[in-house]
Amino acid sequence: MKYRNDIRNVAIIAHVDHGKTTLVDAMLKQSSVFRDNQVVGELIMDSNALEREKGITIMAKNTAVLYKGVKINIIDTPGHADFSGEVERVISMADGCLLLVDSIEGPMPQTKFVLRQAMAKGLKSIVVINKIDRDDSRIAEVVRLTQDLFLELATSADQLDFPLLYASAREGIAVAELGVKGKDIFPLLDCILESVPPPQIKSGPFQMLISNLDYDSHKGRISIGRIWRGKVAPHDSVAVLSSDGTVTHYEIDEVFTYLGLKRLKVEEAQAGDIVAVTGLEKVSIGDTIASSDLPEALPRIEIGEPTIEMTFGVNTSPFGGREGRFCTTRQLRARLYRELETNLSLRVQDTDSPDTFLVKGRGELHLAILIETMRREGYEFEVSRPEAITKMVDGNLVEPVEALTIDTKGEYIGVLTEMLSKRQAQLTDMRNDGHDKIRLEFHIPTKGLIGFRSAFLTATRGDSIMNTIFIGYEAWRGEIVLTRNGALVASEQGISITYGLNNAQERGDTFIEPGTPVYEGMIVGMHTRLQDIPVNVCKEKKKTNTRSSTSDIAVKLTPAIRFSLEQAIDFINNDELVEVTPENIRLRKKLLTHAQRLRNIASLRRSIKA
Ligand SMILES: Nc1nc2c(ncn2[C@@H]2O[C@H](COP(=O)(O)OP(=O)(O)OP(=O)(O)O)[C@@H](O)[C@H]2O)c(=O)[nH]1
Ligand SMILES: [Mg+2]
Repeated sequence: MKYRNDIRNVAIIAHVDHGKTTLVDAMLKQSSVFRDNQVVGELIMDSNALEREKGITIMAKNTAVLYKGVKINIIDTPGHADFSGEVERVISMADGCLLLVDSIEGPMPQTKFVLRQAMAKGLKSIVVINKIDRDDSRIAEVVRLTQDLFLELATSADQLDFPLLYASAREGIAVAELGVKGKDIFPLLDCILESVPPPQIKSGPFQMLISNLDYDSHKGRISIGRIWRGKVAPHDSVAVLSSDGTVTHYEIDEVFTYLGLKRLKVEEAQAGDIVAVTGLEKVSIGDTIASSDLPEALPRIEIGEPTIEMTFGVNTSPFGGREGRFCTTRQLRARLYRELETNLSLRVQDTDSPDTFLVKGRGELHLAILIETMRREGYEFEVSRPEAITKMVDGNLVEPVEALTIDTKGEYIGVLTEMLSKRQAQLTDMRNDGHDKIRLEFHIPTKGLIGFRSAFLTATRGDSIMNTIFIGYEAWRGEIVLTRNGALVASEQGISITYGLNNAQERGDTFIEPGTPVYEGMIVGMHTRLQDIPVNVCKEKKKTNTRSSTSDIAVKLTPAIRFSLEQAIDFINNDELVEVTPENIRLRKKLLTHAQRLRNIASLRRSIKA
């Protein structure tokens, strides 16, 4: 077997926020892929607008650096469990991985998930203990916990033999030994050259697996992936082998390789490299591109199943179609199905109702990011409360269950365990580091997590961190009965005014400011009690000829509670919807009039009695 010594392919994997993208910054900046005077900033690979706003990586991406004459192809991956599908999608392009572990947090649930993925694919691991500049780091203990994790997951002895480095990605340094003063990231790059196996070259006709897709308005669709066999050049004739077995023939237009943030046009690329090719129109991630002489398919990418679902429908509110550029069933449907081409862990299904689609994802954030992306593109639609996806296995109903890890303080243990027991969670572990930092671990059905995050943040005053990871399907534990306070529901269409809102505030908290257009059935606040009540927020004070008192001049409203998209999705009940437009996020009852809702309650009561 022959190897290519001029290339290494590494994926960077870790739990969320452990510093992957910051480490890529350091590698890019120090390996001189930028001009000296070029301003490049931070978290360079988080190039998507939502990634920059949220400070998290959402999509896996490729880059490359040149070091000592070797091109290191780097794949940055997201660490949030909802985007695990991205890791599954790209990990097979690599021969090795950098497993980052935060020197304070230590190995977290997602650290385990991604390491298991890497081991299953036979990647050589390099462990990087990151953030060693932090005063509160506990390096020795984190190393021990990481070794325990390898012992738990390894299936062969050589997997236990991994290089270990210490880094401050933020300062751009890595060292092989503690106590040595670091100056640069080069010890890590040297370690990659030494430990990550160079890619094997299989000779024979061209074969590559598409791991990513991009689009360029001039070049059209761009297919990205690793070449497993042979070589490729412009004008080669190739076959695309898709999941349904169809074979389509194309001519390759252009071939690119990576360097820094650029794609370089090349005359030829060979097995072992990660490339982008144009000229192929109908392709999906997971398809194989092969020489037309020998069109053989590579194994498809395996992606975990979605765990939650919600409906996306055409906006049926009285304000429907006012604010969006794309509002019709046809546009919504086309957009959702198009998302499937790149968002591999997503599923979309038609429903009995022609203007509603069932969308399934790996978690609330996974779906919320899709909703936010579509809204920014100009789509207008309505979404339902997310629900866990149940299924029948051997005649038994099963539901997804997740491991929930909470890092908190002693004072919140009581309230958290009480909230969680109502959500059918079981405490599986509790550790105290002796300085009032507590880690709680629970097993909880996914349905119990829906709507939990907002309640959690409120209960712990934003002082605690929670992480979840899917662990498997277990027997259905029965319905969870959670009672949210009722809604304050607008009883009339119009514009909200201070007087009406002030009256509403006697009944609860309000969600809108004066001057907001409302319609009958729109949720404008939360009642202090359990049942919904209609409120007229557009109501004006009765005009009298005499000014009775000074009180009507200076009504002071409490500022409205403003929900983010994720909070809005967390808040709604099954009989409610979130209306999403490029300009607004509104909450509404499914049934808009008070009379309809009363009739519905009456018929529900009758059906329960029967
Ligand atoms: N003190 C310190 N902070 C760091 C270091 N590396 C990263 N950070 C900070 O940790 C936070 C998360 O860093 P990212 O690089 O975005 O983490 P990530 O692993 O890419 O996160 P996801 O892609 O969302 O999973 C940022 O605020 C970084 O500035 C480090 O070595 N030391
Ligand atoms: Mg990142």
